[in-house]
Amino acid sequence: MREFDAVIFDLDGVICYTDEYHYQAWKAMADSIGVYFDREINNRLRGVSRMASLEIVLERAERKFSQAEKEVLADQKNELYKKLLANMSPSELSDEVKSTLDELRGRGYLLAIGSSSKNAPFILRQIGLGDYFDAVSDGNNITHSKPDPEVFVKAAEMLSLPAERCLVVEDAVSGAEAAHRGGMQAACVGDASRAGAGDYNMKSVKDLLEIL
Ligand code: B16
Ligand code: MG
Repeated sequence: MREFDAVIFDLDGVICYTDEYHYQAWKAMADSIGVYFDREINNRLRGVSRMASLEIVLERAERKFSQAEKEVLADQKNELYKKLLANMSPSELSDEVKSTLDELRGRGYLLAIGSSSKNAPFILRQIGLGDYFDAVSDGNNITHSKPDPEVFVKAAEMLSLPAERCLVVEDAVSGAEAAHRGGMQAACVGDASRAGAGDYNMKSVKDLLEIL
């Protein structure tokens, strides 16, 4: 009998790469209030929710911001970010990722998304995967962001599967931790793979075909 029935994919950093758009939008917002921001700080925002990301950006601010001001700043960033996402197209989905997804589906695995992003449905439509997944659990249906396991636990529930039958694919250390706290194994790429955070630490997404 095989070990898993489903694969739950993180979106940003696994299926597609919106880091650069996050960077540009946070940078413009930070510049507008005179706060220093660079790519190293941007790297710390991977897998982190929007409001928690804002707290990290504001660590360099010289004054405190009220909750109402923070909400305005988060909205400002998100409006800029959505303008950048509007230019995304299916060409931003790599052949490697698409063929890996198709092969796993052909082998009978259920496929889901587990993303912290509230923009996940929009991003999926932009890259041509709007109706592709069996379940989409994202920033819109959770109250706690990674490393809390909620987003993956909800994805498994949507698939009507116990946690241990789902393999999570992640690029963020916080995402691998979320998978483990939810009782799931994690197959990692990128940062999380380099940190050895996964049960499987892969060079790229297509290595899933050797694991599954
Ligand atoms: P939004 P993931 C995460 O997506 C991003 O990695 C992270 O940088 C972002 O802050 C978070 O989504 C929230 O995104 O502002 O669009 O709701 O990696 O969990 O797919
Ligand atoms: Mg990610």
